[in-house]
Formats: sequence, C-alpha cells, structure tokens
Amino acid sequence: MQKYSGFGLLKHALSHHENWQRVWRNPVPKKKYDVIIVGGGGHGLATAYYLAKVHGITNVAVLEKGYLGGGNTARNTTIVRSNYLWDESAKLYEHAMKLWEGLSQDLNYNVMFSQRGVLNLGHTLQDMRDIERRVNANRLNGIDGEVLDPQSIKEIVPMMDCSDKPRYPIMGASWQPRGGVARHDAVAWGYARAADALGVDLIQQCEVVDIIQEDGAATGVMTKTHGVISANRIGCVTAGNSGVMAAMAGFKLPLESHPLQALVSEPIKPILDTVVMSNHVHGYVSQSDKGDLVIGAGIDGYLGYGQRGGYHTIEHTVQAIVEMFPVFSRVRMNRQWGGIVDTCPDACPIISATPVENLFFNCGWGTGGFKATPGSGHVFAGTLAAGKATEMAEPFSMFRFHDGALIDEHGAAGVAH
Ligand code: FAD
Ligand code: PYC
Repeated sequence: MQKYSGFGLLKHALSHHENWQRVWRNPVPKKKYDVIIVGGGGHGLATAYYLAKVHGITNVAVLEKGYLGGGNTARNTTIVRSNYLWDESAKLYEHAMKLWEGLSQDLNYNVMFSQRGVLNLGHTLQDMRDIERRVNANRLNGIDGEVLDPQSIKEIVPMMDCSDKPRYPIMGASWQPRGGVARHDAVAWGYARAADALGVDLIQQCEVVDIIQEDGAATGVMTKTHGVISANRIGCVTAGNSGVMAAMAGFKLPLESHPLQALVSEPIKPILDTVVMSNHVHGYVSQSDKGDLVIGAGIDGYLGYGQRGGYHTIEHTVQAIVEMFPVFSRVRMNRQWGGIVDTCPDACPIISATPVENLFFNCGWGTGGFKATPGSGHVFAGTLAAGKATEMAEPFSMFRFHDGALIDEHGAAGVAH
C-alpha cells in the first residue's frame, strides 16, 4: 500500500474528497446499461442520439472524462465537405453531409451549418491531376464538385493572391459548393440535449480506466470516479485516446496520436465568405460568424498527448496564409490551441467490432472527423444496435489491416499529414 506524509497526504485526501464530491454530485444509477459509450465528443453523443432515436435503445450511458464536447470536437476548425476519393469513404462522408443538411431541424437546435463552399487549392501539376481525378470520382458518386482555374477562384475570393508572384502560385482548385462550416460546440450540445431528452444518461467527469471482461467478452467498465458500470455492449469513441483504450482491452490498434493545431485572429469585419484550404503550402482559413479568421495547420510530426503542439508549425502555417492573403499580414493572432488526432495508415476511420466480444471502436478519424460527426454517429449506432458492422461500416473494420483491404484515402488530407 502506498504511504503518504505531509503534502502528499493532503493532496491524496483532497483528491479523494474531490472524487467523492463528483460522485455525490453526479450519481450513476446502479443498473446495467444496454450500451455504454465511452467518450462524450460529437461522435459519442451522436451515436447515443441515433441509438435512442433510430433504434429505440434509450438505456444508454455516455461516459466522459472531462466535459461534453471538450476534446477534438471543441478544438476543430469545423470544415465540412464530402469530396473524398474512394467509393467507401465518399459514401460515408456524403451520408454525413445529407444528415448535416437537416441537422438543425432534426435536433431542434441551430448548429449553424453554413454551406459557403470549400476550395481545395492546387499549386503544382500533380496537385491539379489529383484534383481532377478527385472531382471526377466525386461526380461519379453523385457528389457536387468542380475544377476551377485561377480566374474563377479570384471571382469567389477576390482578395486572394492568384497571381504568379507567390512562391507556389495557385494553379487551380476543386470547389465543393455544398461544403462549409458548422458551429462545433452547438453540434455537441445539440446532440447532447436531444439524447438527454430521449432518456440517455450523460455522465461527465467520469474517466474509464479499464474494460472489464469475462470469458473474452466485455461486461462493463471501471471508472475513476464511479466504480464499475456494467453494460451489454460498449462503444469506445475516444479519438486521440483510442490507442490507450485498446490497450486496456488487451489489443493494439494501428493508430498514431499526433497534435494538430489551429489558431484564431482577432475578430474583423466580414471579409471571407468561403473556406480556402491548401494542402500543399500547409494552411487553411475561413471566417467565423464572430469575425475571427479560423486558421489551421498540418499535424505536428511527433506523437504525443499534450493537446498543444510546437510553435514552428504555427509559424509555418501563418507564413502560408500570409502568402496567399497578403491583406491578412497585419491582422493579430488572438489564441492558439491543439488537439490530439488519431491517424490510421490509410487515413480512414475504424468503425468496428474488436477481438473482444461486445466491445466496439469508432476512431481513427484523424484530422477530418468533425465533418463526419452525424454520419459516424448514425453508422456506429447501427453497428452497436446490430452487434455487428452494418453495410456502410463494413469497409472500415479494424481487421482490414490484417487482410490488406486498405482504402488509402487521398481526400482525407484536408491538411498535411
Ligand atoms: P473528441 O471530441 O475528441 O471526443 C472524444 C472524447 O473522449 C473526449 O471528450 C475525451 O475527453 C473522451 N475520452 C477519452 N478518453 C476517455 C476515457 N478514458 N474515459 C472517458 N472519456 C474519455 N475535422 C474536420 O472534419 N474538419 C476540420 O476542420 C477539422 N479541424 C480540426 C482542427 C484541429 C486543430 C483538430 C485537433 C482536429 C480537427 N478536425 C477536423 C478533426 C476533428 O476534430 C475530430 O476528428 C473529431 O472532432 C473527433 O470527434 P470525436 O467525438 O471522435 O472526438
Ligand atoms: O478534413 O477538411 C478537413 C480538415 C480541415 C481542417 C482539418 N481537417
């Protein structure tokens, strides 16, 4: 047994007191749930909502170690698009896009989904070949998309430098008019409120520290603050922490957890009414309804769980943005942050059963899962309800890394990784 003295004893007593305070304030009903969702980000909350709404399964708990929507959902730059290359992912992200288009009405909560269009710029001949290939593939899948030349880009974003002066002149772009942005925390709150109204238990400050198994099947979770909570099925939707969750269950996932950073400027008057992304020069920008320029970077190259990232990445991104938009050079930066994204080798998610019976994972969305939130929740709810992958989830099984059926998605890299 650990011995405490002096400051250690005080700290231990306080942390115990704090934990009991939490339990007291936030009691968990002593019952067995049909489904436990670990992770109260957008994807976990959406899963709980669709379990209740579409499948009538309301005996559900969402366990969140911090506060609802405080992970990557709170930290992302909210770009929504469905212009993915391969059929499997195009289908999944377009499914999400269609749900986005009715989401505020469905949740009776304004998620501020704004279809202001997304430009993905090309700066080299190879970029342009990739853009043409992707737009053609999108159209074959019924997804809107056009290839634009610099002149047409200039008409959409007049203040962008489309001349041949920059280091990497803009040669063209793909344009998805139905793409855009949404309000990140409204998405989490909208799903949370709607799930709660259908009877789902949302339990915050409740970190899962172990997966309990009997005879190779998951039967519940051990939590830091609320002891054991039992369930028939468990869905882990823990983004950058999914490798840690898998280790608790005794297997490995082919995931890397990297910091991904973003920043906002001081609020300025409306100047940019679309989303501009450049994978090649590593930067993207849109303007929020508050007026901030929302700017994002490529991933930091190292692995980590620090939710911050290195300064040089931000500096590099700002250089790229200023080169594309010289007019932004005197705008001041307001704040910067990072999240931890979980990337798979083929840049596609995992929506899957696992080697442990009754335990399912939804993760690996990497730098691009916000746009998938409604589709991910909808598809994962179907998987949890059925106890096996639904048709749309099938290609995203974790076992694809055993049988070689990788998807190798080119459209996932909205930012460099
Ligand atoms: P999260 O919101 O991270 O939720 C997971 C939750 O699990 C967290 O709240 C965490 O606290 C909880 N958790 C973890 N471990 C435990 C545990 N042991 N017990 C209990 N709870 C636990 N995607 C886009 O599509 N467009 C973008 O523009 C975009 N920009 C991004 C910019 C940045 C800077 C970052 C970091 C990401 C960006 N993304 C973007 C990616 C997107 O944010 C994520 O893919 C998406 O939000 C993942 O949602 P989630 O619900 O799975 O994860
Ligand atoms: O996937 O579109 C995207 C994206 C933009 C910023 C981060 N990810």
